[in-house]
Amino acid sequence: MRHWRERIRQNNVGHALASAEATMNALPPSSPCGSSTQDRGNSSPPESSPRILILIPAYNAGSELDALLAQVANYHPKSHILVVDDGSTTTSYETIKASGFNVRRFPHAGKGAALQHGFQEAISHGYDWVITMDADGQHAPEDLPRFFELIRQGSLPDIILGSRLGDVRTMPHLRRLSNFLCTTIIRWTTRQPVIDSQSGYRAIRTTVLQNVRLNTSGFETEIELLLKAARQGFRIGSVPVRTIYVDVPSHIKRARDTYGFIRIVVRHLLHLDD
Ligand SMILES: Nc1nc2c(ncn2[C@@H]2O[C@H](COP(=O)(O)OP(=O)(O)O)[C@@H](O)[C@H]2O)c(=O)[nH]1
Ligand SMILES: [Mg+2]
Repeated sequence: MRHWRERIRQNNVGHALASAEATMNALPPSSPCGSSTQDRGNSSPPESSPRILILIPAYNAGSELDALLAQVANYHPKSHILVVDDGSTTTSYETIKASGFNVRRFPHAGKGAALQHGFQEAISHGYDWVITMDADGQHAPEDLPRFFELIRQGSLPDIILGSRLGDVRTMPHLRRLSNFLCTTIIRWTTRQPVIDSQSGYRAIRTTVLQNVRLNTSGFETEIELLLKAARQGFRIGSVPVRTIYVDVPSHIKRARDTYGFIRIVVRHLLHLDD
């Protein structure tokens, strides 16, 4: 099996990633996911815990991202948080950088491309897990300890989806419907107990990322990851998280992203994309 970095270099996404601006401090190599120096309660992993990178893809995120990062830093050391911003036209890159967070920047390439860049860094820096979070405040940092607890337990799935369906009253009807349809298809395709396939709040073992070859660069990358991981025998589980719908516009384009979803599922079922 070819190494992840060799594989990613060979697809289009890899070219965008290769040109990423890496002007911030390098992530610390092989350092444990330890305690933050700031107040974080008792739920952050201890020094002996698996090493975890929190990865936040951001595109034109504004003050929500600044607020999010300040909160996330209460649960996890800044040095193990990575923001990947592909070509935002806002000033978020400068402000995040000035606040001392790790941030990478490259020309606009899509959420999936940003995730793949972060995955690649997590692997090369020896992290055991990556937790991905949205930048717009829809994923509550208060739920991070739930992921930490599960990861600390050891015997658990390889992908843990933050599932928001406990309380969906704030979720727009159309999103609830699309999530239901998408999740039903993914559950049927993967034969795994997927509850919220569209959640970008998830913990992923880096072993999965080393073995799954991702070819997409948009929102469908998160679905592609589930499909391919399941096919390789990796286990998918869930943890309940808060459902938050804030007044921030979505970057999802209904026609484009529905097509992207159908395309990735069909290609997967036909084994066109292994
Ligand atoms: N780096 C990067 N992040 C993106 C891109 N598109 C969306 N995101 C991030 O992905 C997250 C989810 O996107 P969003 O448009 O809010 O999707 P929704 O919440 O499912 O409607 C947000 O934090 C965005 O900042 C992109 O093209 N590049
Ligand atoms: Mg959003």
